[in-house]
Amino acid sequence: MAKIKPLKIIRERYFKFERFPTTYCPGCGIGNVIQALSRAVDDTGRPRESFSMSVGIGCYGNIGNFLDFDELRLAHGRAPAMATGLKLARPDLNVLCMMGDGDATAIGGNHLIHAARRNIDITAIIMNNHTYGMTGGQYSPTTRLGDYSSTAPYGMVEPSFDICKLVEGAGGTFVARTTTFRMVQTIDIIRRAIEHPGFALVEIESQCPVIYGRMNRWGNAVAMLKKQNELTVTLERARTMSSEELKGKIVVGVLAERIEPEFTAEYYKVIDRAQRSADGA
Ligand SMILES: Cc1ncc(C[n+]2csc(CCOP(=O)(O)OP(=O)(O)O)c2C)c(N)n1
Ligand code: SF4
Ligand SMILES: [Mg+2]
Repeated sequence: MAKIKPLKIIRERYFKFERFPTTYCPGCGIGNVIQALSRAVDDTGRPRESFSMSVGIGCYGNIGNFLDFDELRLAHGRAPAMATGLKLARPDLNVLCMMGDGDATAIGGNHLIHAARRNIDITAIIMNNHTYGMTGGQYSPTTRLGDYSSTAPYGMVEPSFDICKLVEGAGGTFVARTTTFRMVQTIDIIRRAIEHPGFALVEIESQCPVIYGRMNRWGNAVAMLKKQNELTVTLERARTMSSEELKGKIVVGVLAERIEPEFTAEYYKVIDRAQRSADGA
């Protein structure tokens, strides 16, 4: 695990500091992700210019206002589709695909699972605050059973998606979960995801204290982080627990990691074959 660098270095290299303070609510988990992502990029040792972000719409989607990466900002849910096109056109880039839980698992669910199925070398980061933060706290496919939202005033009745299981089942070859409480682990996992040669998913359990937290009477951001930490179980510990004991827990760590043929490389082989056949070779 790399040493935590002074904030001044990270700020100078990656932040659009003239735009600070951010427009996020006090204590919003997206601030933690801004810092973890820039530190992880720095830890890869790859130049900032080699990174490009594909970003949809949601509170999280404003990260490009504060982070100094080339960015494609797209319609809600379309970040994996554009990330796929970008990686195919420019395989030399490190493509970061930033999503919210609503974005990634509702309107963009199809794009997410097909990017995972293709095992294209992009790093997908989902900030899971379990709600549509930007549009007023409606429930999303990751809202937990019984939680309150503006569209579930008597409690959520639908079971929620397990994003990591969904992506692993679809074919993602690096799948990890972490939380905004566990900053050191988050930095390390994002770096590993960037370095993984295939589709990598990092789900970051994040807090929305001002809408979701307030609707559920969970207190301020500190109280939410404490609650998040109480629910967190490491993968090693989870292996010793029953499924009953694991209900409602947040299992963190690298849940799947394997090497499979990568889509961009395979696609370029096809282009090469087609060109040679057209040339009569
Ligand atoms: C095509 C389209 N459908 C719906 C919307 C409205 N919309 C904007 S943000 C959002 C939800 C965002 O939730 P999430 O992706 O979880 O991000 P968060 O705000 O929680 O960070 C919705 C439904 C939109 N902008 N475009
Ligand atoms: S509404 Fe929630 S997710 Fe959006 S900025 Fe505020 S705290 Fe963050
Ligand atoms: Mg959300």
